[in-house]
Amino acid sequence: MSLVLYSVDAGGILTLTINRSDKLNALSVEVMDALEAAMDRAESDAMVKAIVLTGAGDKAFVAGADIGQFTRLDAETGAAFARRGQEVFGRLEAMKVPVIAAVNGYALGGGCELALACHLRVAAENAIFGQPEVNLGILPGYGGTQRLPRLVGRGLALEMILTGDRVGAQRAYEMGLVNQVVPAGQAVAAATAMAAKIAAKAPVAVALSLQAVYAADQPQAEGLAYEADLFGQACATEDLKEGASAFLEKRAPQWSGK
Ligand code: CO8
Repeated sequence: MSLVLYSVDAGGILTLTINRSDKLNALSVEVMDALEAAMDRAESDAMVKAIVLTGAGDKAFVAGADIGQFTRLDAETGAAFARRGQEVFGRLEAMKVPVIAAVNGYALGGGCELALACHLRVAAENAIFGQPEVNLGILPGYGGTQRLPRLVGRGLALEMILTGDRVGAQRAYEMGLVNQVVPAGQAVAAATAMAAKIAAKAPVAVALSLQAVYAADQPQAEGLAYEADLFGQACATEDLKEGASAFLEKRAPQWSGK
């Protein structure tokens, strides 16, 4: 049984499903490896225009790193564990196609961090986010201390990380942690609709937009120079000519992705 299910629809939307529902999709070493293998496959799959990432079952997106693996950790192996998770999540964030988390239940610890590593997040109204690591004597180690403050601001991030309190879907929306809240059971459908909307845009422009926005942490002058650079790259595509011609000819564009 595959730990990460891989399914591409006719519109090029790849749904990746973390498939370990008996353990609320907890991220074991094997799940991490399977997620990495799925990304390898997605990168060489010309069909894939956008990715929806979710968890199997209706109870959890991902309930965290596999706590069963923690008791054996020491300073060295713990740091290596964190680096491995950061590497896998970093690959997800660096995908050239948009990655949308469809959060259908618990997104705790490493599960919340996995959602943070996605470009966009859609939450079902029963979604529950949290960074409960302090309850276990650790801190977020899969990127949460870095990505959460960038998304919601330092104060709210610290509140989640220091108290370990859980945050419901509506509050997560108010905090800017998720982009959209939908009825229970609708997260994958809503994330797929959002993915399809983006997949209908010029692919190179989408990839360059992701690259530009993730460069926004650098000083503004450098970010602006980078933006101009990427803008120039977009102007060298056939898709710019097609997009402009289609507008002027009042027809839908046919993107070549070049
Ligand atoms: N790891 C391992 N197993 C888990 C995890 C987990 N994170 N979460 C749930 N499970 C298992 C349970 O042990 C249980 O297994 P079994 O049936 O064999 O006993 C099964 O999933 C179902 O879970 P519950 O019976 O507990 O279901 P409940 O509905 O009663 O509770 C909760 C659901 C509230 C989500 C509860 O399962 C829970 O609190 N889980 C742990 C949540 C948590 O603390 N997550 C954070 C973990 S720490 C982390 O993610 C750090 C990331 C950075 C790591 C850096 C490198 C070291």
